[in-house]
Amino acid sequence: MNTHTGSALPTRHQRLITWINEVAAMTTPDAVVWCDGTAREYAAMLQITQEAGTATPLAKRPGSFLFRSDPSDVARVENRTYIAARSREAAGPTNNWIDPVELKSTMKQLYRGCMRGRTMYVIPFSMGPVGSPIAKIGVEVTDSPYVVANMHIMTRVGSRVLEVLGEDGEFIPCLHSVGKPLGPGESDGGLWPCAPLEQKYIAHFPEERTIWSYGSGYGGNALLGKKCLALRIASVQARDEGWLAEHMLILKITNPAGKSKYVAAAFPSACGKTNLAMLVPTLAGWKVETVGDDIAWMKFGADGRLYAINPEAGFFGVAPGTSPESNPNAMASITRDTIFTNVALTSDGDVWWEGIGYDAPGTLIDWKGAEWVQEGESEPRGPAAHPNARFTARASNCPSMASNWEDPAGVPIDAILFGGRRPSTVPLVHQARSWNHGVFMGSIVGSEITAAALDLKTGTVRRDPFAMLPFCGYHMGDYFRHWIGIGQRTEASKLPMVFLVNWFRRSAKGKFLWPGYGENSRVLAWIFDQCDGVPGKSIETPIGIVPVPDAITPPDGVSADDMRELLAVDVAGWRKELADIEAHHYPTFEDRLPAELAAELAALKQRLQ
Ligand code: OXD
Ligand code: MN
Repeated sequence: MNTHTGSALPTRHQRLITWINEVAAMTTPDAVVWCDGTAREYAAMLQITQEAGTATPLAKRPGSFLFRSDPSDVARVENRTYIAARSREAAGPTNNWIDPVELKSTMKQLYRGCMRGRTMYVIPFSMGPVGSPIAKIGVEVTDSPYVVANMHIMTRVGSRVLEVLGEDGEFIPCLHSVGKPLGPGESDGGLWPCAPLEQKYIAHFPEERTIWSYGSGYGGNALLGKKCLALRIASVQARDEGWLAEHMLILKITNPAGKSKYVAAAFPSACGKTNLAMLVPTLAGWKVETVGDDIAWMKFGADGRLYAINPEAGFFGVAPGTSPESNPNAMASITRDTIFTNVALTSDGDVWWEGIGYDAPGTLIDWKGAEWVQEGESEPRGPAAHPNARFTARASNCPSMASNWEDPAGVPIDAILFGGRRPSTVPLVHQARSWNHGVFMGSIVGSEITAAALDLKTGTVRRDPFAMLPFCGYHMGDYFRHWIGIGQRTEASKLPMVFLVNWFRRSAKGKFLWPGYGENSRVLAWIFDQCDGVPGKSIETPIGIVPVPDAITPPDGVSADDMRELLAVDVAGWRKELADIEAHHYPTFEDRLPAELAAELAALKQRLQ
């Protein structure tokens, strides 16, 4: 940690120094601190937040702390997230577009003096192993010590990043403020600082490769390396430079013979990505290890294959529903050195949330800071933990990390999976016939609305192409085209095979047909064998390649009839699906929808005749 009151700066990078000086002049903090990424600095951030009353140490979890956010600042704010490209067309129909000149003028007004009474932290960070040819460097300026501590866990921070940056290296400027200046002698007094919703802006300037965030201290709004840099800005860079920045987990799977393959998988938020990334196989002799749980950057290696890195260094996981049964590896990762946000606090200094696997031990303090008891309540008072409560945990504390998860060259990807929550139509697993068919699968990903939500009708599918809807930094039609183009850059045999999976099929009576979690290893094993060219395990159908009846041994509780239903080709359902895509989904992309995808749709329709 380097407090600058005239002492030497830790860098001679003139562009960086000039930018920091400009930001400090605009935001007028009391002090400027350059972060060095040391354990001492991390401890200091927790000390400062404890003194401000916003952090509570957890007696039961060494090095761990609880934060409670403001009830208005509990999640990513998609309606305040902007792609400020020069033209509306460049942002496309699925992003909030705003004129960059107008937005800068609005935000500069907000930033003026916004760090008064606070310290401005300069966080040099690397997304990806420091110095990896696939990694990118960002510098986040923030007035939140909570953000500094979280960035220590989620990214690689500090002096070694400045060394790689040298005197003229490329970096992505990421400007963040909680938007709550302090008056003389004022402190946060235990309250999470943030600005009202109408002043929150999560802004991306794709042509300048710059991020400006104001007014929120929570998750992806504030930890700018994650969704803002590693997905929205990186997706633009990836398009221009011929690689892929994706909302995908990466896992390593090893068969009983000791052969390994790597799988990248995209699912919309809240479909169990972290659980799949850390899966404990029920299938004897198979092993699954974790490379990443949320983001994959994939580039072609010299051998023409796609190699992936996880640009992050930790997990920002949803706590509710995480239990020793659903994800024992995540539970082991959060026993120490973890930041919890908006979970409930027990009287003996531990955390609790709905779905943790046991009843609340006595009276709790809920995520709003009020007393909460599980039973005997006369008035229902909502969940003890906010449904989007999070843990920020170090990947290095996760027992399932693959030994090579930080390989700077990345891992060679054999299979790409797409999935969503689909009670009907989409089988447990099917394989694309070609790369373009796989891109088609990615483009139609979605989850069915099972309880009337917002203004959407039950039974309709909310599409989330490639699980990138909130994260693609440019026109989604051009993004599809980029994926088609990736398939033309190498030999077909070197491309990953593409699969669509669905853990969420239900019977006509509404019962889940597939248990999920560790049993998903049975599906992964079939995928492994398909990639390995094991014969006799699959058949071609109109919708793609599906497992032959006995290729996947049903787990306990899944009957042979259930298995048949899980793998059946529902011709009527697919015809309805295609009609929906044709009428409601693809028209969104107008003339930017690649002809290849229209052709895939037409060919599938033809095969289903
Ligand atoms: C996340 C998300 O937080 O996808 O990872 O929303
Ligand atoms: Mn995510």
